[in-house]
Amino acid sequence: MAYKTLLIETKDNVELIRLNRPEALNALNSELLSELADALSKADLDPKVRAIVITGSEKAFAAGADIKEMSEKSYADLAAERLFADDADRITATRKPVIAAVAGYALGGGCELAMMCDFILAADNAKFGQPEINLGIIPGIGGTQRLTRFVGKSKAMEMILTGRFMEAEEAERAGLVSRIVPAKKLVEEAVSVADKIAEKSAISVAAAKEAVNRSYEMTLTEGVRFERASFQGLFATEDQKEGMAAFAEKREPQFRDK
Ligand code: CO8
Repeated sequence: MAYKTLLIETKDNVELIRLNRPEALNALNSELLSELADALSKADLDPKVRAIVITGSEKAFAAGADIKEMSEKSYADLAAERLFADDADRITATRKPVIAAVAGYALGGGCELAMMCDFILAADNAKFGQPEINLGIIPGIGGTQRLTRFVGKSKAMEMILTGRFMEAEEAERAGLVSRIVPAKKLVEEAVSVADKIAEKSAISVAAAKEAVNRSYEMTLTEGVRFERASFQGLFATEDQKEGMAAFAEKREPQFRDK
């Protein structure tokens, strides 16, 4: 399906989704968010897709929610339309691994979207920020919660109260991004990381993603119990037998997602 605000390519088993509103630095309007939620739920159901990369342009991953679209909205509009809310929930419900490849600005809703992905690879020119305070609002699709969990209260509070931007190096030091890649190589590197994930057993990839995500929602004791049950369950799969046999036989495993 052709989308108005996204460009989609599939390379082997990796779906590359490019946010594509260059005239607005990829600002997230309701059409873009809804198309992205739709594309991700289709990718989740497509057996050819085993990992997903979301990226923007070299200048902007996304410079925030679309301020022009939001400016006339009232409290009643937001509550009734659930502007962004349902689509944000659909995006975070994606079961396949999703990598955010961030170059340039990831601000406001753009930073929040990157944090909804499973991890963030940053270009050396990436800039992260939650500048909503300058508009008389606060982050609205998870920024106060996710940024705090990523970088801790002090840095999250400073960024959200002042609206200052964080450069890639600081983002890496603070644990917001997994690592930094030269801007020109960002997409290639993100696709190559996604390719590596695509080679694993989809069953253990899904189990690993869910267990790590549970660490945000559960106490340590409950999380460790969840992990243990999932770990034990994987011993009922053919892929566990294959993975361990391949190790013993000094060959590459041939996973079949069974
Ligand atoms: N919304 C709409 N249009 C935008 C946005 C945006 N967020 N960001 C940039 N644009 C547009 C500009 O208006 C401009 O368009 P035009 O040429 O027609 O005037 C074009 O993109 C290029 O932008 P600039 O000329 O400003 O480019 P610069 O390189 O000079 O500056 C910046 C780049 C610093 C990124 C600057 O554009 C900027 O500050 N943008 C706004 C950043 C911002 O405040 N983001 C937060 C938005 S609020 C938000 O995200 C709330 C999330 C919660 C959603 C929950 C909803 C329920």
